[in-house]
Amino acid sequence: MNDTFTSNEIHGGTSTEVLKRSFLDNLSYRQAKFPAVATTYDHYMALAYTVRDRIMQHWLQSASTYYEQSVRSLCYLSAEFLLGPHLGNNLVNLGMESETRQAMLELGLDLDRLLAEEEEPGLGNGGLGRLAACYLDSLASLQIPAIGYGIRYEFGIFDQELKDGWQVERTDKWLRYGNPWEVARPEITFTVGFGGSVREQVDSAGNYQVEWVPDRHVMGMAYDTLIGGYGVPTANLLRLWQAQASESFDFQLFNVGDYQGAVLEKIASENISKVLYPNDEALQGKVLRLQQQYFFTSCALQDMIRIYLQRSSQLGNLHEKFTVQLNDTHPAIGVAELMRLLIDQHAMPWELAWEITRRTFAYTNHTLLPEALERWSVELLGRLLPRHLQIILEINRRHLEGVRKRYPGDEERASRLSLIEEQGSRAVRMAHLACVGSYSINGVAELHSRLLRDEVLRDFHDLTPEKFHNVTNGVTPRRFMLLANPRLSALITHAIGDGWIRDLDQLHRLEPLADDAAFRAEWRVVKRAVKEDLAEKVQQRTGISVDPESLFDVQVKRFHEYKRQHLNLLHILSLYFQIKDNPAADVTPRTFLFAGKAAPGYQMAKLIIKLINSVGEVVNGDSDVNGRLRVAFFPDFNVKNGQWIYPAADLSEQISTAGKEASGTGNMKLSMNGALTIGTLDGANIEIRDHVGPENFFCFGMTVEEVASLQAAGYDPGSLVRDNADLSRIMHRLSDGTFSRGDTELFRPLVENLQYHDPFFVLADFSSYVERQREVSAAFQDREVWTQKSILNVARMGHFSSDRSIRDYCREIWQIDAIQPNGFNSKFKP
Ligand code: H53
Repeated sequence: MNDTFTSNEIHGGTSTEVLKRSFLDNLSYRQAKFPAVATTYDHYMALAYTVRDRIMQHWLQSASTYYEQSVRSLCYLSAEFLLGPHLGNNLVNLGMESETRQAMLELGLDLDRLLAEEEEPGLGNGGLGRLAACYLDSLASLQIPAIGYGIRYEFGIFDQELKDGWQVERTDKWLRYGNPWEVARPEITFTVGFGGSVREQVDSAGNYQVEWVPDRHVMGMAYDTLIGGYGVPTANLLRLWQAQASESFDFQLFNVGDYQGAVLEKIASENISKVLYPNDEALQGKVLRLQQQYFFTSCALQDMIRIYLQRSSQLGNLHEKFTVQLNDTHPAIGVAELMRLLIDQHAMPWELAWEITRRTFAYTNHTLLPEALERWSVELLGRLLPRHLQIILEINRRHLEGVRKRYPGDEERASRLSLIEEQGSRAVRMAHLACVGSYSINGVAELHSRLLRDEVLRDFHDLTPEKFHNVTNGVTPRRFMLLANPRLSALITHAIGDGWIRDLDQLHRLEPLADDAAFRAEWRVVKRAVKEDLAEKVQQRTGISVDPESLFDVQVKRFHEYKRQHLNLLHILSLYFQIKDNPAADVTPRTFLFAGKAAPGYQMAKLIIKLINSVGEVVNGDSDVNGRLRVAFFPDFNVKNGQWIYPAADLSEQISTAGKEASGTGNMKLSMNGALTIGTLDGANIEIRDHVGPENFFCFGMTVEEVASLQAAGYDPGSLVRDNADLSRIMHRLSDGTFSRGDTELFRPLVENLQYHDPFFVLADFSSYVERQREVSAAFQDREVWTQKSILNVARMGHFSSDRSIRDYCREIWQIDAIQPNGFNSKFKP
């Protein structure tokens, strides 16, 4: 092997020779192993370091360019980043997968085995966290200067196992063997205060001064993960904060001899970044959660100010150099924190501080569910962050003064617009704080943004209509097509070139090929192969054998009643009883695949998981069914498993109650991989249908307006059961022990909830759903037409690239331009 490489080549080159050399260096000097004793994990680590070095070169060049040109940057504040495994994605983005595969091969190693070693960082629950990760990919790929800020949870989202059909949660120890992708930055550490009191005094010059004296301090230390763009020499930072005890306070206890007390305090501090809350909706009243939110937001803002002051001596133009996107209200306390930093720490007058703050933040809302809109009790907030409560009350006082001037005498409106909810125990409405403290407010799909404007945030829309935007979500085609579905990607690239990877609208060029029988045949060969791959995984993980020839009917997402996995189940049962009535019935063979986690405390969602498995047990084992229906639950849905599942789906289930799913992004991943959607007119489904064409989309169910009028008219789900023989038999059989080994109690809560309450209108949409499913079954019989529709789905999904979303944000909201890093020396050209 040539050993006269330059340092630049060793860390940046991508030839097979240089990769082998870097890999072996890393195995020796970073992993401290010699080849004879190195394990597969050591090889994975050595390769990860090799790849990280290459992104590091891009990052050093990007960061120095940003610094030199003093560029305007985006800071994306998010309590969750659901990144998924790095190695495969980075190889794809750096365009070095085949060289790396070859280098490993020459060293006697199999790249796929090394890829399988990676523990994914599950620092998110679902849609919101994964969206943040897709946006980081697009930001880097579009060369937008950006930093992601979040929390380095020691335990991410729990691992899901199934025991007797029930979900069991296991702690996710993703950091157990180290994390080669991050760089610890002990020099970038900030102090964050909690509790204590606020002292007000007039200094000798007669100036009124406020001093917050916290009774506890926690340190936030930065850990940086590099996010490289696709096919460009740009890399950005994801900076995650880890909580550490501050020496100052445990020292005090230590000095008075309370060693144990000091250690307990240390543990309490470090708990802040210990674990991700596994609920993806309401999180009220959890003091640790508020601590997490304040902790990472404060560190992020202090870091921005630090970076800003490297180039400038006064903070008056902070909003020109940074814009901060709030990913939901989780970081909304940042509005009060930036005010505090500017006023208390940097002696700025209120008016100027408010001007800067208001022009810095932009807020994305991700939900209309009232229970998911964050509210923190005034009592709790005042105890934990007394200075912030003061600031929030002052913001509110000034805000309501403006409201009353604009709408004299309209006290009801003032109370609706207030940052403080006065009914019951007083609470701070974080969405209102975010609205008042931001220059932009956006929803994540057209319908969702409309409902925000017309309903949830209607008064704010009346007040400041110019702040409102829609940015429909998107997903990255690099991870969810190129990496997850290399076969389909190769076929597409062969047909239309590789421009689609950076410009997804180019997929349109596939449209004429939908009419080309030879191309359709190739498309089917690909689909068949990925279905075989998934069938093998399903067999390994569940013991259930599924037929790749059958229709793969897929619902993968978090479990929540509004997402209506139980509606899907009712359809399965309807087919099952059809077969029981007439075993010779002509049913299209289907594999129903479910995956997703339920919040550990959400009993109904967990019962739905149990029911899926129970129905599976009966249906899969019934000789009348004879394999025509298969029900499988793929455990531990995460990014890695998603990458197996999305490519293999024929049918994508997007069946939420209209008006409940803000956008959905799984709908996009599935359709981009050639699945047809059966979906309600909810979230981004509507836009997907508009793009792919209603003839290539199975739409069913009530509209938002119909749901509202049914609710207003008084909804009686029981009458639907009585009037529908199919439904009444299903409901009966769910309670008579058929699916619960004779236990007539097990599923009673679910059945009664549907029959007497049905808050998500499952039964109301049942008939329309079953009818559409009949059409799906018929359509799948004609493989040529189905394939045509599948190709057209992919061809018309360009709009749902996260690149388009990020361009929308840049143009309409952030006003940030792309920057080419200068002075790099790699195969990438500016
Ligand atoms: O955010 C996704 C949407 C999806 C919505 C989801 C979400 C969370 O994952 C967590 C909390 C929350 O309020 C919303 O449910 O519809 O696609 C990204 O915008």
